[in-house]
Amino acid sequence: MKPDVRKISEGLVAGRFLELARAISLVEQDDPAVNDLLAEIYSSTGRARIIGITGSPGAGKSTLVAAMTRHFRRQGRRVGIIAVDPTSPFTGGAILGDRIRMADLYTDRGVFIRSMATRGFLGGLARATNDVVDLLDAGGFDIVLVETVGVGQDEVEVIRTVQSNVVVLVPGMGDDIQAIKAGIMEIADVFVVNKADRPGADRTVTEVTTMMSLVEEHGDWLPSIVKTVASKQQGIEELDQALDAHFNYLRTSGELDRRNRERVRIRVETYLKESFLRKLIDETLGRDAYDATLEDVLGKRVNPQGAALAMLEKAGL
Ligand SMILES: Nc1nc2c(ncn2[C@@H]2O[C@H](COP(=O)(O)OP(=O)(O)OP(=O)(O)O)[C@@H](O)[C@H]2O)c(=O)[nH]1
Ligand SMILES: [Mg+2]
Repeated sequence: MKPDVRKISEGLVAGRFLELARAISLVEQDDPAVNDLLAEIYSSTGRARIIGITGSPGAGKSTLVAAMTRHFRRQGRRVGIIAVDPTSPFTGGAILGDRIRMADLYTDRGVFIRSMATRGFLGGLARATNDVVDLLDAGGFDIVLVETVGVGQDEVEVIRTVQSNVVVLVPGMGDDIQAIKAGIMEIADVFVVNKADRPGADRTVTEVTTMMSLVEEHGDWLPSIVKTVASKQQGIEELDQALDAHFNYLRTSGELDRRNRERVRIRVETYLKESFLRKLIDETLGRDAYDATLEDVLGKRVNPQGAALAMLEKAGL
Protein backbone atom coordinates (compact mmCIF):
# COMPACT_ATOMS: atom_id res chain seq x y z
CA MET A 1 0.00 0.00 0.00
CA LYS A 2 1.28 3.43 -0.92
CA PRO A 3 1.98 5.44 2.24
CA ASP A 4 -0.13 8.52 2.79
CA VAL A 5 2.71 11.03 3.02
CA ARG A 6 0.54 13.97 3.98
CA LYS A 7 -1.13 12.08 6.81
CA ILE A 8 2.17 10.74 8.13
CA SER A 9 3.92 14.11 8.03
CA GLU A 10 1.01 15.90 9.70
CA GLY A 11 0.79 13.30 12.44
CA LEU A 12 4.54 13.41 12.95
CA VAL A 13 4.73 17.19 13.19
CA ALA A 14 1.80 17.07 15.63
CA GLY A 15 3.97 14.84 17.83
CA ARG A 16 2.24 11.51 17.33
CA PHE A 17 4.39 8.41 17.88
CA LEU A 18 2.48 6.19 15.47
CA GLU A 19 3.27 8.37 12.48
CA LEU A 20 6.81 8.98 13.68
CA ALA A 21 7.46 5.25 13.86
CA ARG A 22 5.89 4.79 10.45
CA ALA A 23 8.07 7.54 8.98
CA ILE A 24 11.23 6.02 10.44
CA SER A 25 10.33 2.64 8.97
CA LEU A 26 9.95 4.24 5.57
CA VAL A 27 13.44 5.74 5.89
CA GLU A 28 14.88 2.40 6.94
CA GLN A 29 13.27 0.65 4.00
CA ASP A 30 14.34 3.42 1.63
CA ASP A 31 10.72 3.57 0.50
CA PRO A 32 10.10 5.63 -2.67
CA ALA A 33 7.74 7.84 -0.63
CA VAL A 34 10.57 8.92 1.65
CA ASN A 35 11.70 11.89 -0.39
CA ASP A 36 8.22 13.40 -0.43
CA LEU A 37 7.91 12.81 3.28
CA LEU A 38 11.28 14.39 4.09
CA ALA A 39 10.44 17.32 1.85
CA GLU A 40 7.13 17.83 3.70
CA ILE A 41 8.67 17.89 7.14
CA TYR A 42 11.94 19.72 6.38
CA SER A 43 10.61 23.20 7.13
CA SER A 44 9.66 21.96 10.61
CA THR A 45 13.26 21.00 11.43
CA GLY A 46 16.03 23.09 12.96
CA ARG A 47 14.85 23.37 16.56
CA ALA A 48 16.37 20.26 18.14
CA ARG A 49 19.73 20.14 19.88
CA ILE A 50 21.64 17.31 18.23
CA ILE A 51 24.20 15.67 20.49
CA GLY A 52 26.50 12.78 19.59
CA ILE A 53 27.67 10.27 22.22
CA THR A 54 30.73 8.35 21.07
CA GLY A 55 33.12 5.95 22.77
CA SER A 56 34.51 2.43 22.87
CA PRO A 57 32.19 -0.56 23.24
CA GLY A 58 31.11 -0.93 26.84
CA ALA A 59 32.25 2.55 27.91
CA GLY A 60 28.75 3.18 29.21
CA LYS A 61 27.32 5.23 26.34
CA SER A 62 23.83 3.77 26.57
CA THR A 63 23.80 4.09 30.34
CA LEU A 64 24.92 7.70 29.97
CA VAL A 65 22.29 8.36 27.31
CA ALA A 66 19.66 6.99 29.69
CA ALA A 67 20.97 9.11 32.58
CA MET A 68 21.02 12.24 30.41
CA THR A 69 17.53 11.49 29.17
CA ARG A 70 16.17 11.20 32.73
CA HIS A 71 17.85 14.50 33.53
CA PHE A 72 16.40 16.26 30.46
CA ARG A 73 12.98 14.78 31.16
CA ARG A 74 12.99 16.36 34.62
CA GLN A 75 13.50 19.68 32.84
CA GLY A 76 10.41 18.88 30.77
CA ARG A 77 12.33 18.42 27.55
CA ARG A 78 11.42 15.70 25.06
CA VAL A 79 14.27 13.44 24.02
CA GLY A 80 14.81 11.36 20.88
CA ILE A 81 17.49 8.67 21.00
CA ILE A 82 19.15 7.00 18.03
CA ALA A 83 21.60 4.17 18.70
CA VAL A 84 23.74 3.61 15.62
CA ASP A 85 25.39 0.23 15.42
CA PRO A 86 26.56 -0.55 11.92
CA THR A 87 28.62 -3.59 12.88
CA SER A 88 26.07 -5.88 14.41
CA PRO A 89 23.80 -7.69 11.99
CA PHE A 90 21.30 -8.21 14.80
CA THR A 91 20.23 -5.83 17.47
CA GLY A 92 21.53 -8.48 19.85
CA GLY A 93 22.20 -8.60 23.55
CA ALA A 94 23.44 -5.07 24.05
CA ILE A 95 20.17 -3.61 22.91
CA LEU A 96 18.18 -6.10 24.94
CA GLY A 97 20.22 -5.04 27.97
CA ASP A 98 19.53 -1.42 27.09
CA ARG A 99 15.83 -2.18 26.92
CA ILE A 100 15.86 -3.55 30.43
CA ARG A 101 18.01 -0.73 31.80
CA MET A 102 15.88 1.85 30.07
CA ALA A 103 12.48 0.27 30.76
CA ASP A 104 11.19 3.48 32.34
CA LEU A 105 12.16 5.45 29.23
CA TYR A 106 10.44 3.07 26.85
CA THR A 107 7.12 3.83 28.49
CA ASP A 108 7.68 7.60 28.70
CA ARG A 109 5.74 9.46 26.00
CA GLY A 110 8.34 12.20 25.99
CA VAL A 111 11.06 9.80 24.88
CA PHE A 112 11.49 8.02 21.58
CA ILE A 113 14.21 5.37 21.21
CA ARG A 114 15.30 3.81 17.97
CA SER A 115 18.30 1.66 17.15
CA MET A 116 19.64 1.55 13.65
CA ALA A 117 21.44 -1.74 13.69
CA THR A 118 21.01 -2.98 10.16
CA ARG A 119 24.12 -3.63 8.20
CA GLY A 120 24.33 -2.25 4.67
CA PHE A 121 21.47 0.18 4.85
CA LEU A 122 20.03 0.97 1.46
CA GLY A 123 21.21 4.44 0.72
CA GLY A 124 23.75 4.47 3.52
CA LEU A 125 23.52 4.40 7.27
CA ALA A 126 24.75 7.95 7.69
CA ARG A 127 22.07 9.27 5.41
CA ALA A 128 19.37 7.23 7.12
CA THR A 129 20.55 8.43 10.54
CA ASN A 130 20.46 12.05 9.46
CA ASP A 131 17.00 11.56 8.01
CA VAL A 132 15.79 10.07 11.30
CA VAL A 133 17.33 13.03 13.15
CA ASP A 134 15.21 15.27 10.91
CA LEU A 135 12.09 13.25 11.69
CA LEU A 136 12.67 13.51 15.44
CA ASP A 137 13.47 17.20 15.12
CA ALA A 138 10.29 17.84 13.14
CA GLY A 139 8.40 15.68 15.65
CA GLY A 140 9.17 18.26 18.34
CA PHE A 141 11.92 16.51 20.27
CA ASP A 142 13.98 19.17 21.98
CA ILE A 143 17.07 17.01 22.16
CA VAL A 144 18.27 14.25 19.87
CA LEU A 145 20.98 11.98 21.25
CA VAL A 146 22.91 9.89 18.74
CA GLU A 147 24.95 7.02 20.21
CA THR A 148 27.76 5.57 18.08
CA VAL A 149 30.91 3.56 18.70
CA GLY A 150 32.57 6.11 16.47
CA VAL A 151 34.50 3.87 14.14
CA GLY A 152 33.84 3.31 10.49
CA GLN A 153 33.14 5.77 7.75
CA ASP A 154 29.40 5.91 8.24
CA GLU A 155 29.76 6.74 11.90
CA VAL A 156 32.40 9.38 11.35
CA GLU A 157 30.02 10.97 8.90
CA VAL A 158 27.27 10.88 11.52
CA ILE A 159 29.59 12.42 14.09
CA ARG A 160 30.53 15.22 11.71
CA THR A 161 26.91 16.24 11.40
CA VAL A 162 25.93 16.62 15.07
CA GLN A 163 26.15 19.94 16.91
CA SER A 164 28.01 18.78 20.02
CA ASN A 165 30.04 15.66 20.44
CA VAL A 166 30.50 13.87 23.74
CA VAL A 167 33.38 11.39 23.80
CA VAL A 168 33.04 8.81 26.57
CA LEU A 169 36.21 7.41 28.14
CA VAL A 170 36.69 5.12 31.12
CA PRO A 171 39.45 5.00 33.74
CA GLY A 172 42.53 2.91 33.10
CA MET A 173 42.55 3.05 29.36
CA GLY A 174 45.79 4.90 28.76
CA ASP A 175 46.63 2.94 25.66
CA ASP A 176 43.15 3.38 24.28
CA ILE A 177 43.45 7.10 24.68
CA GLN A 178 46.58 6.93 22.59
CA ALA A 179 44.71 4.89 20.03
CA ILE A 180 41.72 7.16 19.73
CA LYS A 181 43.81 10.29 19.87
CA ALA A 182 44.24 10.49 16.13
CA GLY A 183 40.57 10.37 15.21
CA ILE A 184 38.43 11.33 18.12
CA MET A 185 40.36 13.93 20.08
CA GLU A 186 39.76 16.47 17.34
CA ILE A 187 36.02 15.99 17.21
CA ALA A 188 35.36 15.95 20.97
CA ASP A 189 33.53 18.97 22.35
CA VAL A 190 33.06 17.47 25.78
CA PHE A 191 34.92 14.54 27.29
CA VAL A 192 33.19 12.31 29.79
CA VAL A 193 35.24 10.09 32.03
CA ASN A 194 32.52 7.61 32.90
CA LYS A 195 32.72 4.85 35.52
CA ALA A 196 34.38 7.39 37.78
CA ASP A 197 33.50 5.03 40.65
CA ARG A 198 36.44 2.95 39.45
CA PRO A 199 40.05 3.65 40.38
CA GLY A 200 42.09 5.87 38.09
CA ALA A 201 39.42 8.36 37.01
CA ASP A 202 41.49 11.37 38.03
CA ARG A 203 44.49 9.97 36.21
CA THR A 204 42.42 9.64 33.05
CA VAL A 205 41.29 13.25 33.43
CA THR A 206 44.94 14.29 33.69
CA GLU A 207 45.87 12.20 30.66
CA VAL A 208 43.14 13.74 28.56
CA THR A 209 44.12 17.22 29.67
CA THR A 210 47.72 16.54 28.70
CA MET A 211 46.71 15.06 25.41
CA MET A 212 44.51 18.02 24.59
CA SER A 213 47.31 20.45 25.18
CA LEU A 214 49.08 18.67 22.33
CA VAL A 215 46.17 18.90 19.93
CA GLU A 216 45.97 22.25 18.28
CA GLU A 217 42.80 22.09 16.25
CA HIS A 218 40.25 23.19 18.82
CA GLY A 219 39.60 26.69 17.61
CA ASP A 220 38.45 28.84 20.51
CA TRP A 221 36.73 26.04 22.36
CA LEU A 222 38.76 24.00 24.80
CA PRO A 223 36.82 20.77 25.35
CA SER A 224 35.62 20.35 28.91
CA ILE A 225 36.10 17.16 30.89
CA VAL A 226 33.36 15.81 33.13
CA LYS A 227 33.49 12.80 35.44
CA THR A 228 30.32 10.71 35.61
CA VAL A 229 28.95 7.56 37.16
CA ALA A 230 26.20 7.06 34.63
CA SER A 231 24.81 3.99 36.37
CA LYS A 232 24.23 6.13 39.49
CA GLN A 233 23.09 9.27 37.70
CA GLN A 234 26.14 11.13 39.02
CA GLY A 235 27.83 13.99 37.18
CA ILE A 236 24.94 14.42 34.78
CA GLU A 237 24.10 17.94 35.94
CA GLU A 238 27.75 18.91 35.29
CA LEU A 239 27.58 17.31 31.86
CA ASP A 240 24.42 19.26 31.09
CA GLN A 241 26.21 22.47 32.10
CA ALA A 242 29.22 21.61 29.95
CA LEU A 243 26.92 20.98 26.98
CA ASP A 244 25.11 24.26 27.60
CA ALA A 245 28.42 26.08 27.72
CA HIS A 246 29.41 24.46 24.46
CA PHE A 247 26.12 25.39 22.85
CA ASN A 248 26.55 28.98 23.99
CA TYR A 249 29.99 28.97 22.45
CA LEU A 250 28.56 27.56 19.21
CA ARG A 251 25.93 30.27 19.08
CA THR A 252 28.04 33.26 19.98
CA SER A 253 31.12 32.34 17.95
CA GLY A 254 29.32 31.71 14.68
CA GLU A 255 30.47 28.10 14.89
CA LEU A 256 26.87 26.86 15.04
CA ASP A 257 26.18 28.48 11.73
CA ARG A 258 29.36 26.98 10.32
CA ARG A 259 28.45 23.49 11.57
CA ASN A 260 24.93 23.78 10.23
CA ARG A 261 26.31 24.76 6.86
CA GLU A 262 28.75 21.88 6.97
CA ARG A 263 25.91 19.53 7.88
CA VAL A 264 23.86 20.72 4.92
CA ARG A 265 26.83 20.42 2.59
CA ILE A 266 27.71 16.89 3.71
CA ARG A 267 24.11 15.76 3.42
CA VAL A 268 23.59 17.21 -0.04
CA GLU A 269 26.90 15.86 -1.30
CA THR A 270 26.32 12.41 0.16
CA TYR A 271 22.99 12.29 -1.58
CA LEU A 272 24.43 13.61 -4.83
CA LYS A 273 27.18 11.01 -4.82
CA GLU A 274 24.76 8.16 -4.20
CA SER A 275 22.21 9.30 -6.76
CA PHE A 276 24.84 10.16 -9.31
CA LEU A 277 26.51 6.75 -9.07
CA ARG A 278 23.19 4.95 -9.12
CA LYS A 279 22.00 6.86 -12.17
CA LEU A 280 25.30 6.59 -14.01
CA ILE A 281 25.87 2.90 -13.35
CA ASP A 282 22.35 1.49 -13.40
CA GLU A 283 20.62 3.76 -15.86
CA THR A 284 23.14 5.33 -18.22
CA LEU A 285 25.86 2.72 -18.58
CA GLY A 286 24.09 -0.40 -17.40
CA ARG A 287 25.41 -2.64 -14.65
CA ASP A 288 26.87 -5.19 -17.10
CA ALA A 289 28.83 -2.63 -19.08
CA TYR A 290 30.05 -1.16 -15.80
CA ASP A 291 31.22 -4.53 -14.52
CA ALA A 292 32.92 -5.22 -17.85
CA THR A 293 34.85 -1.96 -17.52
CA LEU A 294 35.98 -2.93 -14.02
CA GLU A 295 37.27 -6.19 -15.54
CA ASP A 296 39.17 -4.16 -18.11
CA VAL A 297 40.82 -2.20 -15.33
CA LEU A 298 41.64 -5.42 -13.51
CA GLY A 299 43.13 -6.84 -16.73
CA LYS A 300 45.27 -3.70 -17.16
CA ARG A 301 43.61 -2.88 -20.46
CA VAL A 302 42.65 0.52 -19.10
CA ASN A 303 43.69 2.45 -16.01
CA PRO A 304 41.14 3.49 -13.33
CA GLN A 305 41.11 7.18 -14.25
CA GLY A 306 40.83 6.37 -17.94
CA ALA A 307 37.89 4.07 -17.24
CA ALA A 308 36.12 6.74 -15.18
CA LEU A 309 36.71 9.42 -17.81
CA ALA A 310 35.41 7.15 -20.57
CA MET A 311 32.25 6.49 -18.52
CA LEU A 312 31.69 10.20 -17.94
CA GLU A 313 32.15 10.86 -21.64
CA LYS A 314 29.67 8.13 -22.52
CA ALA A 315 27.18 9.78 -20.17
CA GLY A 316 27.78 13.10 -21.88
CA LEU A 317 29.43 14.70 -18.86
N1 LIG B 1 30.80 0.83 37.48
C1 LIG B 1 30.14 1.46 36.52
N2 LIG B 1 29.57 0.74 35.55
C2 LIG B 1 28.91 1.39 34.59
C3 LIG B 1 28.80 2.82 34.57
N3 LIG B 1 28.10 3.17 33.48
C4 LIG B 1 27.79 2.04 32.82
N4 LIG B 1 28.28 0.96 33.48
C5 LIG B 1 28.14 -0.45 33.09
O1 LIG B 1 28.96 -0.70 31.95
C6 LIG B 1 28.36 -1.70 31.12
C7 LIG B 1 28.26 -1.21 29.70
O2 LIG B 1 27.36 -0.13 29.66
P1 LIG B 1 26.62 0.33 28.32
O3 LIG B 1 25.87 1.55 28.67
O4 LIG B 1 25.88 -0.80 27.71
O5 LIG B 1 27.87 0.67 27.42
P2 LIG B 1 27.87 1.10 25.88
O6 LIG B 1 29.04 2.00 25.71
O7 LIG B 1 26.56 1.60 25.48
O8 LIG B 1 28.15 -0.28 25.18
P3 LIG B 1 27.94 -0.65 23.64
O9 LIG B 1 26.69 0.00 23.16
O10 LIG B 1 27.85 -2.14 23.63
O11 LIG B 1 29.16 -0.15 22.92
C8 LIG B 1 27.01 -2.03 31.75
O12 LIG B 1 27.12 -3.18 32.50
C9 LIG B 1 26.75 -0.81 32.62
O13 LIG B 1 25.93 -1.11 33.72
C10 LIG B 1 29.41 3.55 35.63
O14 LIG B 1 29.39 4.77 35.70
N5 LIG B 1 30.06 2.82 36.57
MG1 LIG C 1 25.24 1.03 23.91
